[in-house]
Amino acid sequence: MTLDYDLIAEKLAARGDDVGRVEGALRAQEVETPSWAFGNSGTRFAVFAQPGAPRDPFEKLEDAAEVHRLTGIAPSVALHIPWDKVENLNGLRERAEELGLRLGAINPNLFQEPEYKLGSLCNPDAGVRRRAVAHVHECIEIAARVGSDAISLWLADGTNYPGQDSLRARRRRLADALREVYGALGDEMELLVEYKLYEPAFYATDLADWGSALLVCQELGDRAKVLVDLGHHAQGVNIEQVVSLLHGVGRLGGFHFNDRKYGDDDLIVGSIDPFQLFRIFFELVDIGAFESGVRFTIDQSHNIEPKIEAMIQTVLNLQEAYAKALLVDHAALERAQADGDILAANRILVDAFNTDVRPLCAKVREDLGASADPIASFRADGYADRVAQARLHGTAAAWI
Ligand code: RM4
Ligand code: MN
Ligand code: MN
Repeated sequence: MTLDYDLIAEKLAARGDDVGRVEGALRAQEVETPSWAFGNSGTRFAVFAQPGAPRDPFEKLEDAAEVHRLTGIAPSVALHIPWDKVENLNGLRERAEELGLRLGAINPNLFQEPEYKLGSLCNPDAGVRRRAVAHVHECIEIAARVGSDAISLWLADGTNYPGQDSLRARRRRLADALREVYGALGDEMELLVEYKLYEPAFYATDLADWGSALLVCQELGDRAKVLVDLGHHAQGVNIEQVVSLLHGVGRLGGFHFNDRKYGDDDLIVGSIDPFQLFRIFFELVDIGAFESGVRFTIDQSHNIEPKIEAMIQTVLNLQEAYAKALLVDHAALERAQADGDILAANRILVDAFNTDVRPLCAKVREDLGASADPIASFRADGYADRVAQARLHGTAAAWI
């Protein structure tokens, strides 16, 4: 083992802790990849097609399986309907199992039909609302068929101009529609409610923040929980505090991991602000989120960077953030906090963040039968070239 690994092990042993605890937790970590991040995507200005982009959900699963094979901790894949709608749902489920994967959260698409111009579940037209609810019902059936236990709902609903619609009426329609949806969930299914500050609506978004999402979940029932997408807040919002508050009331349902500089940029998680990601993971460790069924999904859009490699890098960033959070000296932190020793407490966090955990993570991946260096393995293995050849014909799956 390398010097860095030995240093970590010695440091933990010196304070009566054990590197085995950290490794065990890391081996149990699970990250869900999003099917939609494997297909072509872009901005509203252009979509740059990539060679080898999957042409259907089955091929998206193959790419996801490659990410899991190399990292060892990405065993489930979230689906987006109708992007991933197939005739043969059993076949999709079986293919996932053959590839060593599970099908994860089902994401209804309530934003791309022309009739959603004025919204979906909050649309002023009762007929549109009915069809939107029917689409979510269809997604619940799909979830049951493919063995998924979550519906992950994001609404593009909102208004662009003051006066465009009644804020109160929209809230009422939202609650009514969500009650119908919630009532149709299977007993083991969760409804994850995602919020987003703005975009596509620019004046008022119907589920704009964690408070709005939480209120609606509390009106629905225990199996409605809030989903935190890291790119969906105003600048400067303390996301780890939001996480801790939601967990405190039993409503932290899951994440959409990504990073951003400005808006909902959907960049690789930890690529812009790795310290924020660490702070979130520290909070998650602190509240025991890894033992309480919180769903850790990635929601990114790799528009110019190679998609599979980007996904591998994403999973590694999530693993490293978790590893660092697991290294925080909790006993020392509690002492410093009790003593009011502000700077010592802060140093304890920063010390864990500054630790080079890469050798530790490499060992964990090897123990899982994955790759010590997934990026190098991926580049050496030629998977990208193989799929570029195999997927020459037909139409690549794409966002639009
Ligand atoms: C939204 C939101 C949703 C995702 C869509 C594609 O901004 O993050 O989770 O499904 O984008
Ligand atoms: Mn999202
Ligand atoms: Mn988003």
